[in-house]
Amino acid sequence: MSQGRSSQVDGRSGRPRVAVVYGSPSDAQTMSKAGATLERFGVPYEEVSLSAHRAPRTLAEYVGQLKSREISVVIAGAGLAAALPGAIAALTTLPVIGVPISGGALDGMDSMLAIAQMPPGVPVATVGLNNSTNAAILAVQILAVSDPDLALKLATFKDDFEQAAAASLADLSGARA
Ligand code: RP5
Repeated sequence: MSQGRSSQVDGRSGRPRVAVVYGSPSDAQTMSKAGATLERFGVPYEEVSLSAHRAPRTLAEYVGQLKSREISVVIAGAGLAAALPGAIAALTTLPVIGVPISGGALDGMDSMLAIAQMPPGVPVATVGLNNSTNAAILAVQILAVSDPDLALKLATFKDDFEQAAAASLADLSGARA
């Protein structure tokens, strides 16, 4: 299953707007936070395990039909010599968000550089190591540019940070009084 498109394609609550792709089933746990975050915002997505190195032709075929299926953003996670996000970015004009995944002899330094150091003209928006949560939030932010309901959910989400910080500061001053 690690060598081809996964049979697990989850269009959750409607037509998927985001594709969450990762290089191996061994990446699934790290990438699951992307799905959980998209679900939190009510964004339908599909999830596919597909390796750029092991199944390049299948990857090209999969990426080639994303636009006609009205997918708007791709989140791509990979470890080691992480070609997947860059290979997808080379095959589409959709925005691609890359998630470097730790593991192997260099424990993620390799995948961080492979994903971030794209040549001019083929950008991949790279998030922190294993941070598929941020990849999903960035995907939601991209979708929210033309989706007022999502923009409102994002504003509330960010506001919650501010309120939690204010509440914890208030608790602290209460404890000091
Ligand atoms: C990468 O190699 C994958 O993204 C994964 O992080 C890593 C190891 O893959 P497996 O050997 O576990 O399939 O291509």
